[in-house]
Amino acid sequence: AAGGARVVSTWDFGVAANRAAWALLSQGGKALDAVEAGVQVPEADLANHSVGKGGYPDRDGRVTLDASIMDGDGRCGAVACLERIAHPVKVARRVMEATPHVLLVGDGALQFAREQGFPEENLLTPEAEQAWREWLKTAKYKPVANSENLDYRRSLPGGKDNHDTIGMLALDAHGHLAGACTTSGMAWKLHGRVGDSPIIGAGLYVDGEVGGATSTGVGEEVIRNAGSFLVVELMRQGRSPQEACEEAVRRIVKKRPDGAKELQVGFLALRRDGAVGAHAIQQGFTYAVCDALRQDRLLASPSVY
Ligand code: SD4
Repeated sequence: AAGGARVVSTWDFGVAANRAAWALLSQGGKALDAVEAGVQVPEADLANHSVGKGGYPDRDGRVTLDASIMDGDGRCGAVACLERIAHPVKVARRVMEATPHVLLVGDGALQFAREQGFPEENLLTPEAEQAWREWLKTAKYKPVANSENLDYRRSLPGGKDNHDTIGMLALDAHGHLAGACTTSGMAWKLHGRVGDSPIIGAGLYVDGEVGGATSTGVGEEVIRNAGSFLVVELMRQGRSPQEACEEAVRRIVKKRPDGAKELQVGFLALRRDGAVGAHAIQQGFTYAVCDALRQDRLLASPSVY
């Protein structure tokens, strides 16, 4: 039933997330259902401080979540700066299917989630609250995202055990594509800050004619360059997923006077024929690939530095 199905996702936690997606894909399930199920694994993981419940809050101590979902037909939905709902990706899908809109934000997103019957809860865990109180002592904000590279990670604010956004792309046995992306964003951000993850074309883009792309890292840089849309368009013009991700990364590096030496951004792409590619600014970006042949592959992305 799995056919040529395949699912890919960002970072080490992508391995477990892919498994949840694979449970559906291997039974002939739809790519859209698979990505929605897959990214809920890190959303629910309290030890993970950058996705869903347990995520680090903004500077006011509020956990605000961003998520998006898209399929190969151009249908998409997203929520930004959503509080008190543990699975923002499910709300994003509901926006896509139950409203004429694409993106709901803040109080409006919460109101919609409530009306749709999503349970409300406090997303700030004692551990995340403690990290925030620790951060408040210096209250320095440096907008750098984390990476799996330990030395790099240790130099980041509150980032020593952090992981990044999950972006997931799936191709199902029927040849359909879908993607999802979900995050608590940058720790200690300004209240109201929205990253790339819920912005269609920035943190996520899928086109059934070509393929899909997703990103992780400093969202501002990805938004500025319409990153995931760029990756998909480059693939449309004939670049491989690998080459397309590299070009999108180099675009970011080139625009920064400092060469983006202190920033991490990583792109991951899945072409409609199943080919996969990734590229990042810094070393240490990992991604997980799962298909009928092997379920638990974790690969290291090439990088500029
Ligand atoms: C953002 N891309 O909100 C996300 C952050 C991330 O913490 O990848 N990790 O900018």
